[in-house]
Amino acid sequence: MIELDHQLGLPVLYTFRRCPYAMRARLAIVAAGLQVEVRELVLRAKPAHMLEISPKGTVPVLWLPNGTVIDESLDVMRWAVDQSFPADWLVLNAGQQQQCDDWIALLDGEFKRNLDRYKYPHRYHTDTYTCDPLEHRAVCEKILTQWNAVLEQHGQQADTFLFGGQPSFADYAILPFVRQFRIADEAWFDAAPGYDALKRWLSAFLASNVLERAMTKYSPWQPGDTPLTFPG
Ligand SMILES: N[C@@H](CCC(=O)N[C@@H](CS)C(=O)NCC(=O)O)C(=O)O
Repeated sequence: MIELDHQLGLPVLYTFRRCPYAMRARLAIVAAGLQVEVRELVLRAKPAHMLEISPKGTVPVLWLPNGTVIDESLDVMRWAVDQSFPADWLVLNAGQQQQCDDWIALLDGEFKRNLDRYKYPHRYHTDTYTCDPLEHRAVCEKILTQWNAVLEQHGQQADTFLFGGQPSFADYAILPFVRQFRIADEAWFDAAPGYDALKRWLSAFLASNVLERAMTKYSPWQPGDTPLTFPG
């Protein structure tokens, strides 16, 4: 019989390396110093077991040894920081928490909606509508301009985050999507004027040890494989 259970006694994380939602979950797991059993997948062939425990079929999915399933990326982040609050992260006060929630709502809503249309306009064309990627890039830019202004207020240092000198939940929830925005047209982004603070923030993240560890490559998991731990 194929063993699907928690063989290592660790939570099991179904994940897809390039997915920004899964990425934010892995970043929080790394930052919190936790270990999970990792099951990498490809989106076109999701493991039956993942769909059984989370029929909506999105990653990340975290399956705890007690059977609890956490299948929203922000909830996985919250779970991770509840287990062990990352030593270098800022503890948000009530006002900062509200700001963090508002930014993440803007990101997961308007920003993501427009990012998808900027990256994959062909998916949104219809017989009567031609999706213009640049229109959607402009909406994302308005939001990025706000974050650039916030970062600008904290000064010119390379290690500046949304709430100042320490990273927080907000930075790690948002940065995987800013990374995606850049990847959509790197030459344009790198040459675009007016995003100096945002570029410093993104560059520091791209060069960070936490991202490197969160992006470790795993082959897609299959039932019966020897269990692997993340971070490796
Ligand atoms: N609200 C979910 C969204 C997760 C999500 O949409 N993940 C994408 C990958 S980036 C996915 O799994 N899509 C399913 C598919 O493409 O089949 C979360 O925050 O976890």
